[in-house]
Amino acid sequence: MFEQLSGRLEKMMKFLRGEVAVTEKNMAEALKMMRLALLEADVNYKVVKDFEARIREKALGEEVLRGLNPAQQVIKIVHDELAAILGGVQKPLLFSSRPPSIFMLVGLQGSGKTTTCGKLARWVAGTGKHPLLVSFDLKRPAAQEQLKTIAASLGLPFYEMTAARMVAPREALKELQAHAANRGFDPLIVDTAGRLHVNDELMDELRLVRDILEPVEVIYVGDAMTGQDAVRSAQAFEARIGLTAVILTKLDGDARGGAALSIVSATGRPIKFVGIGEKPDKLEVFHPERMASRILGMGDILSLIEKAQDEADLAEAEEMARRVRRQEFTLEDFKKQIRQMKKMGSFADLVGRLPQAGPFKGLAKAQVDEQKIAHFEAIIDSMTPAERADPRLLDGSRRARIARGSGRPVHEINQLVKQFQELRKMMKSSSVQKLLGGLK
Ligand SMILES: Nc1nc2c(ncn2[C@@H]2O[C@H](COP(=O)(O)OP(=O)(O)OP(=O)(O)O)[C@@H](O)[C@H]2O)c(=O)[nH]1
Ligand SMILES: [Mg+2]
Repeated sequence: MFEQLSGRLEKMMKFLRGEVAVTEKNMAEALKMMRLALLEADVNYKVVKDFEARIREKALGEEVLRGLNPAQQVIKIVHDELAAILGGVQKPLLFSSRPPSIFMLVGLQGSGKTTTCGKLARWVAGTGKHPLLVSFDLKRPAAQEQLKTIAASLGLPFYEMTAARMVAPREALKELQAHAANRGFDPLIVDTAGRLHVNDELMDELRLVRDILEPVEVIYVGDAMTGQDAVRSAQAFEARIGLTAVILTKLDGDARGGAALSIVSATGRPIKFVGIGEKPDKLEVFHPERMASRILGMGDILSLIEKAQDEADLAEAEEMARRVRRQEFTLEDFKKQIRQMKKMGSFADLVGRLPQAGPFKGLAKAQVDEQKIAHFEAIIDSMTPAERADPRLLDGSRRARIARGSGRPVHEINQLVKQFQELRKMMKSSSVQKLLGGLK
């Protein structure tokens, strides 16, 4: 799904990661890469323009979030904006307070309406509901059969509708509604006919069904592989019948993403599900945020961002920074830092999150492995509070005692003390103190 777009955006992110700071110049370069990636993916031109403008504004105006380097900051902005144009938060299906809730699926010929009726029925049945399937595609006799077969294969009920009954549509539809209500079916999933193009006959027919049934969801089913055509026809359906939601199908194919990335802003309607295959189980709830992460291929980065945003971590980090500022940083703090690192994942991850410049430059090379961190922790645990507060107390006999207590060799204890002293020296340096200057 969206492989090409993903690949191109990943290139942009790689470029940004190699940069130390966000500048007008490298942002312009990154934005150009992004613009080409989106246009290539057949995203609507206007959507791309607005997207780019918002990212430029935010990226150049943003305060750097603690724990994220500037490139990651920009990547986070791109991710959030991508999630926003995909619709923001996930929007669940609406259900009517007076059952049956009616879901009417509309769209062009071959977009996947009938298949999606089956998938959707299966999905809602999985949530404990009792869906009833009905088809209003009356011109093609095979259409009724198609949905009937799907219903049978899923073990779900199907309601037979005929052209003869639809001669008096109002009565036929009221009868159907009563049938569903009396038997406790909810929702009623309504398949409709498709046309090659939007035309008056189809729209009149759909409007009639809509007016009588008053569906709680009018769902546009669009073939993602048709890109901007799917978007344009969605706009026509929205203008002429009114939509409440969108389901994009065939995202398993070589869809370039253009439809998904344009349709929400073009119609103002959320994408609620996506079809990712022909089989009845190939329907996924659409989560804009997750889709954005998937497109950017950055699940790992996001979880780091989440951790960095964790309030508790922030508070602790600030307190630690204050202690460094006041030059009160002790081995006890060092241990806390180590614990924090363990919580955040590997040390390499942590180093990757620091700006690779200034006082932190050398750190990337200080590849401390996880096992070593555990050993350091054991050593510090074997010290007395006084020793932790002032490692100058650590003479030979104390070091020997700590070695016995922690089960680590003396040279490792020496190494830890040395690293701690180097760290403290670095923390006293004017550049670090300047960085922390805002803190009291
Ligand atoms: N790969 C893939 N194929 C799909 C998906 N959804 C539907 N299809 C296929 O698309 C074709 C058309 O699907 P239908 O459900 O018959 O489309 P329709 O909108 O009901 O078509 P009409 O009734 O003729 O307007 C079928 O071959 C489906 O198997 C999907 O998510 N992925
Ligand atoms: Mg059909």
